[in-house]
Amino acid sequence: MKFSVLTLFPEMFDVIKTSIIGKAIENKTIELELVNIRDFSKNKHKKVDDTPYGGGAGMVMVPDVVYDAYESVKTKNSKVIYLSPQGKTLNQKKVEDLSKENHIILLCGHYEGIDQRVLDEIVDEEISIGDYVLTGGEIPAMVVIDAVSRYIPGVISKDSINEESFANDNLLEYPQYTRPEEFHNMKVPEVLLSRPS
Ligand code: 4H6
Repeated sequence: MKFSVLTLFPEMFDVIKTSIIGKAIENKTIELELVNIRDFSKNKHKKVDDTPYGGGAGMVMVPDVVYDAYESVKTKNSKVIYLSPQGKTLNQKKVEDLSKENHIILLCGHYEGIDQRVLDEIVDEEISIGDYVLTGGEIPAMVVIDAVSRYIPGVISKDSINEESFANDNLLEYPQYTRPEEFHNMKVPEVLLSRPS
């Protein structure tokens, strides 16, 4: 699985290069390509936004710069996902479906969003990670990368995929315990002590 991220803040993704996802990137189980949208600005000041037609607060990302960033990474089998508060809310079923893709392009918006015309042309799916507003699409993009990567063979053990997922019968996990048998006067439930750890 290859993820390409179109973002104004590629450094934010340093965070996801640590831990389990970082290991999966290092051993080439998954690939993470970071593209700085600003690199595609032809403006002498590297401007990527402009004021909205019709007025209103804030700025809108201009279409041509976003399109050129997209063109630099797209292949015949790329799926483009736009992370936005208006998108369809992500769930475990959607995550599992996305893990069957070959190349996912994650488009991260900033300011008040991106010019609708380039979205209409390149976006396959608009996804939200929940009903709240963030300053940018980067954290939602990282959520998608983390959740989808768990389904890629070799990222985590196969047992863990279904064990920790809500996909199966919508069952929540049981509470978990490890050593010691007693902590602050609280004991591990007796029924678990006879089982192998
Ligand atoms: C696209 C359009 C995703 C992206 C507008 C993104 C929450 C989620 C953004 C905006 C996001 C989510 C910019 C509108 C800041 C509000 C970035 N917020 N916004 N729930 N913000 O997945 O102002």
